[in-house]
Amino acid sequence: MSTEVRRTTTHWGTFDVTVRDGRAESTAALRDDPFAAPLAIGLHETLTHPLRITRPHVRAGWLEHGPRRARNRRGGEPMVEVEWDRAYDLVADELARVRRDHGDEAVFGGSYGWSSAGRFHHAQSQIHRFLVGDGGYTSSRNSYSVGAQEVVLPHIIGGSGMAMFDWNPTWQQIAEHGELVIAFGGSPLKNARVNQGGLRRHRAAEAQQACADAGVRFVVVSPLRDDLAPELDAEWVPIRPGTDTAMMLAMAHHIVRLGLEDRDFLARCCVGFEQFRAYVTGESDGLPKSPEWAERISGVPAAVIRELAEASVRQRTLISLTWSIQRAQHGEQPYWAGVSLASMTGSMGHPGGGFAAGLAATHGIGLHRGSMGAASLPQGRNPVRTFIPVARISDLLLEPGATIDYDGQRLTYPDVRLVYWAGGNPFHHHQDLNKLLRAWNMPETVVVHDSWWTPIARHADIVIPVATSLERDDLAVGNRDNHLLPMRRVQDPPTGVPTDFEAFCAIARRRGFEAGFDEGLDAEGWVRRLYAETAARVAERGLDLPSYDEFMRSEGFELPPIDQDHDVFQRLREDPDRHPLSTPSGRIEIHSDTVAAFGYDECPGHAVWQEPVEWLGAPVAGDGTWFHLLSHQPRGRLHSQLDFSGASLATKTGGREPVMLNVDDAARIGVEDGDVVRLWNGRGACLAAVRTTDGIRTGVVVMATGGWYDPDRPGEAGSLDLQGNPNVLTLDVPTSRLAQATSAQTCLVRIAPAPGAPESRAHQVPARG
Ligand SMILES: Nc1nc2c(c(=O)[nH]1)N[C@H]1C(S)=C(S)[C@@H](COP(=O)(O)OP(=O)(O)OC[C@H]3O[C@@H](n4cnc5c(=O)[nH]c(N)nc54)[C@H](O)[C@@H]3O)O[C@H]1N2
Ligand SMILES: Nc1nc2c(c(=O)[nH]1)N[C@H]1C(S)=C(S)[C@@H](COP(=O)(O)OP(=O)(O)OC[C@H]3O[C@@H](n4cnc5c(=O)[nH]c(N)nc54)[C@H](O)[C@@H]3O)O[C@H]1N2
Ligand SMILES: [Mo]
Repeated sequence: MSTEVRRTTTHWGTFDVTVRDGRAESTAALRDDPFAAPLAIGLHETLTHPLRITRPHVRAGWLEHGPRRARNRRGGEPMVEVEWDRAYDLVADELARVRRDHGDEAVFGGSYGWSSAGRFHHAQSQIHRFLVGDGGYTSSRNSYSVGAQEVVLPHIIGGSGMAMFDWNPTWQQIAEHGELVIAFGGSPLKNARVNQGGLRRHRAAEAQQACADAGVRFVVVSPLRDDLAPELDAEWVPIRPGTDTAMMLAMAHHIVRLGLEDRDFLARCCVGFEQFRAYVTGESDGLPKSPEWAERISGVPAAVIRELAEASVRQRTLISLTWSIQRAQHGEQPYWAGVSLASMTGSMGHPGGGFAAGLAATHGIGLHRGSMGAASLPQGRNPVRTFIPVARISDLLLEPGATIDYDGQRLTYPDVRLVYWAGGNPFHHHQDLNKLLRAWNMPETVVVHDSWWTPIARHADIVIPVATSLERDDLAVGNRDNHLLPMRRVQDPPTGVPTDFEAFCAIARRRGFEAGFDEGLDAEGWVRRLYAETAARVAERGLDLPSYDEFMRSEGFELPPIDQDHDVFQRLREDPDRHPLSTPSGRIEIHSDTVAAFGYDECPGHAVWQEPVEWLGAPVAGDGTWFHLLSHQPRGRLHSQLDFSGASLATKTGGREPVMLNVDDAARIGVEDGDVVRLWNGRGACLAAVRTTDGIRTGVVVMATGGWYDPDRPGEAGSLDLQGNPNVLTLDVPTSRLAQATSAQTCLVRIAPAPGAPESRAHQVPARG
């Protein structure tokens, strides 16, 4: 008998797994990281769970009839086990057929998703490198996370769409210099539990606490009180969802009325304030955006708006927005309004103040700035130029040949015949799953790599099972986490199950480009190569890393950050001519001539308030039977990953996702804690378990994302979802023509008790032929 502890890293923390005779036996969070403990529960058990896929499978109808669009009933037919060679042959032959008959752009390889941590085995990098080697693919752009911000902010403040990751003030700067944080959507610590690429130790809670201890005043403007940790003693402003823009415009209105805007900064460092001012005062459209006007829209008392506006010009103030706010129709607007408001307060360009986006949305944001410069798997250059904004997947599949606007461009959807996905789950991430299901039946073939019978694996034609991240050796470097961490293989994958890399090698061999794909190296050779490249880069910054073998036995290393200037707005304030932004004017564009020239009514040249299609102020909501549904990130898991694990199950009630409801609303519709309810609207219906609280605005309900899609009639659009997946209810409209981003948070639902509802079957193994 041999027992050994192996350290590995996931997107949600670093863990020690005890291995006995080659089998993982228990998982422990590191002693110095109590925040990781709830996420460690049952991690090792997922490796041998009955939901694990250990043999390739093909959908029965596809196996019988081949790729025939009219016969598609994905998700509704048994999956039939096939031999490994047969599965690889089928994938290789399909790639060849589709490329020959329909061209390379008929292969959709966007494959959006978080995959697992690891520089080499990262599934997105693997599939993109593979598809580039095979002739290219139609890709996707931007993200579900920050799709609107990524497109609009470059017009306003310049930089890449991700610039705010590094231009945000750090918690440390806020503690040292900040006085007031107005946090729209808060900065929920549940989200700082995860970090793309991994993290060494959870430190966001202590960093936030240091701000409170230093006397920083926190205000959480959100329908949900706990979007800021109770320990911060924040004041709670329970705003109606989707109305933050109106509140910010009214703060701007009040500041202008008092004549307290930072005229010096607006004149030297911004352009377009005059147009914005004329809109805010009502000079340009006859409608003053007064605090009373905003109260009617947002439900926030005018007196509160006035007080916050006055405080924001008297103190070092940070206008801080969550990413969730831009995942809504007109999601570009709160970001534009936020930058415009911050530019008026006098705090923009001073440490600890100004504008922030997504502080603690993932763990590293607010703790570190800049890249650690670790090597990653090269993907090569995709010869196919066609792409979609990522959240247009259903429209792409439903409307080949249709044309859409996007950020001043016209895009035409190609005719996609083959969809290839590894490391993401659209039956988790996309909105309006009933529409997605109809769209998903359009391509001739869908190939998926996954390790478990996840919702996407159930909706594939060819499933290639792959090793999990705990069954591979790799290196981890988290996003804005300054550590290089070993990811040690905890146990071997089930017999015959390849890594994504090995599966792609097998298919590349059949397609005749294996040498170009693997460059003659096996996985260990590649990981050693990436380690050597990383070590060389790090050595330039003064840290000598040990040999690879020593490193893999070590606890990891803290890396010196790349020396970069992140205080871009401070430089701008000092001297805008010497330190211009990369906008057309070099200044903050409170009005953008570029965006105005695109001519999108729903996204004009400066921030505006426009009503979304679904919100609590909509005429239909007036009858009191509609609730605004917010679907936020789950605290006990990462998206849909490992929904069946102990960590995720611990957050459910009776095997269903909870829906948070105000105590008064619960009494009004006659339900209590633990009751099963049905949520529905014109797009779909799901069940959920009631969890009441006084910490949520009345009329608003919140359900976490990521409960596995669990249709009562698999394969049929319009099924009742039995476990509680909010995406059967959310709507698939773009934020605007500018960003074409997801608008998951724009959603009205009705709710009624559902006694005697059927049990969830989400975690049962699907039918096999
Ligand atoms: N309603 C609503 N919907 C939302 C959101 C919301 O706020 N509201 N948020 C959106 C956001 S911000 C995001 S980022 C998306 C997230 O959406 P995704 O990133 O697509 O979600 P995940 O559940 O992380 O999907 C990862 C999948 O990859 C598999 N996987 C993990 N590691 C590997 C690997 O190494 N190889 C392979 N082949 N597979 C692997 C997992 O088993 C899982 O099926 O969801 C979006 N959807
Ligand atoms: N534990 C855990 N953490 C995660 C993830 C996960 O799956 N699990 N996913 C990660 C990913 S991919 C991302 S992109 C980030 C997302 O980070 P965010 O987008 O910030 O996260 P959410 O949890 O969707 O939303 C945060 C809060 O915003 C509030 N909110 C929603 N709509 C509105 C609104 O209109 N106005 C106001 N004022 N508030 C609103 C909700 O109450 C919600 O709790 O989280 C990351 N962190
Ligand atoms: Mo995200």
